[in-house]
Amino acid sequence: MKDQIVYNLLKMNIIHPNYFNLISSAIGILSVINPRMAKAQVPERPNIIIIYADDLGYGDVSSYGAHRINTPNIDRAANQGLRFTNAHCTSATSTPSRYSLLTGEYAWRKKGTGVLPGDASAIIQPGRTTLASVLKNAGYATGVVGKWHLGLGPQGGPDWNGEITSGPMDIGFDYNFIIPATGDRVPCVFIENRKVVGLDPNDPITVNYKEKVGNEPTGREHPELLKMHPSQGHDMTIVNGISRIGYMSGGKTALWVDENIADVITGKAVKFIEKNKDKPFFLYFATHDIHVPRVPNQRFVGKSGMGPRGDAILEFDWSVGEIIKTIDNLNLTSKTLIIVTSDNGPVVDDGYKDHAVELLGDHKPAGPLRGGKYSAYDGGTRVAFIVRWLGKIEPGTSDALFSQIDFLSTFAALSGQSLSEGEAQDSHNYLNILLGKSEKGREWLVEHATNGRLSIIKGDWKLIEPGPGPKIDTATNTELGNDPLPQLYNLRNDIGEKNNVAPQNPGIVKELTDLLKKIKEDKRP
Ligand code: NG6
Ligand code: CA
Repeated sequence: MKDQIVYNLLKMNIIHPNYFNLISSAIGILSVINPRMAKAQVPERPNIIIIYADDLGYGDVSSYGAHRINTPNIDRAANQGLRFTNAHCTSATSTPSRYSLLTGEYAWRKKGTGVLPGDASAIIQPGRTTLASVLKNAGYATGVVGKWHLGLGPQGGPDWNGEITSGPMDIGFDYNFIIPATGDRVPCVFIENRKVVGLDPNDPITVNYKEKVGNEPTGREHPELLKMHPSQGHDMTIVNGISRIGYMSGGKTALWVDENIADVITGKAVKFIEKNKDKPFFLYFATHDIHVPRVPNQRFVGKSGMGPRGDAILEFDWSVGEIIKTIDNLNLTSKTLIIVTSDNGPVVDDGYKDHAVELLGDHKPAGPLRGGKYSAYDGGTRVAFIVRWLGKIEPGTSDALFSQIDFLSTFAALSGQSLSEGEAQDSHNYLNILLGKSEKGREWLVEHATNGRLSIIKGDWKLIEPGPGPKIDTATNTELGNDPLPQLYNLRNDIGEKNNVAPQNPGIVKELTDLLKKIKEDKRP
């Protein structure tokens, strides 16, 4: 028992290996003197909460330099915790980032992990080792609330009207309350565990992404029925006055109300915490904010002065505040590690005319970074990243390179679990960095843009591999970073990737090109 305690301390890098025996005997002696001492020495495995925003930019919150918008709850977490300046999601869109976060495998290694339609089958196979299954094995209660977007059901997709299999509960989550794909994709219903919430069996759901089903009007045929119009795509079945991607019919009593999504899912997240307050728990809370369609609750409408996009940021900040308040009120503050971050970078017009472009003013969603969602530039994948664990993590700022791909191995270490060969291939334990005990970050990491373009960051350098594709995605007005020649940037003195120094540094280009090639070929370079 005491050896296990010391072993855990060791794993957490809290003590040096040389002191193992010494500390182990000290705890032994102390626990004879005071039997409660041994217990007091146990480094409690903290509750872990990942608050995963959707499309939140590096520059979208005030603790990362936004001045036109105030995000007091996120800022408080940043002040009480560690604010990372060089932390990354793995991909510039949702599905691959979430896939990597849960599996510890880079999504670009696996076909079919791009942005999924709402009727896709599960891309993480039942029984696979995931962040959730590892923590469940460690004795955690595990829950996911919010956006899923990893497919559901076996080949052919889920049975919306029956038991939904091949879902979160089959890869390690005890509980789930989810949006199946995205807010702009049908079906617009929540799922709780294996059932669509509030479904009337006499009004079954049909979903189709190829052709129209049922008699519901579409945005293309009936734009006069819309309260928010698409700027691109998003012109199929109308739900709650907003036309979506995909067609659906039925399920009338189960349809969500966009204005209430944040309230509903934040409420479910809070309930999960309250229910599991007495054991270690893991909550993956993936908000719909600030993804399109941006339809925040009336409480936030008009509050940012930047239209629905800004108002949705305020709503996201509110959700963060509710989670932290719940933790603090339950006296779980020192027992809970909370991360606030995003699945990919920002986008202004993502397919609906919601005035985000017109009302942007001088707000810079990606802060000093170039590009945004979809892009190979850092705006696509360098994200706001705050970790708060009061009493355990010194407040401050960390410039260490960190990747969400490492959550799995890092939290496995934190919870005392070991992984076997072949599990979480790309994930490594960087608990030291996460807890702020080391400024020496990851040696390198790979970024993945929407067209499959990879970049590699090593030290100060970033290489974007050459390849075809447009320079700008005209629909979203995003600089994608495609170029027929390799691009090299020195991120230390050129964080905005303005100055391509590849021609002057052929040696570094070669070194990074070779390293990237090796990483692509080898899962554990
Ligand atoms: C795009 C959608 C965009 C968004 C994105 C996925 C159009 C024109 N654009 O195809 O609105 O849904 O997919 O975003 O349909 S993500 O954050 O879930 O990856
Ligand atoms: Ca996203």
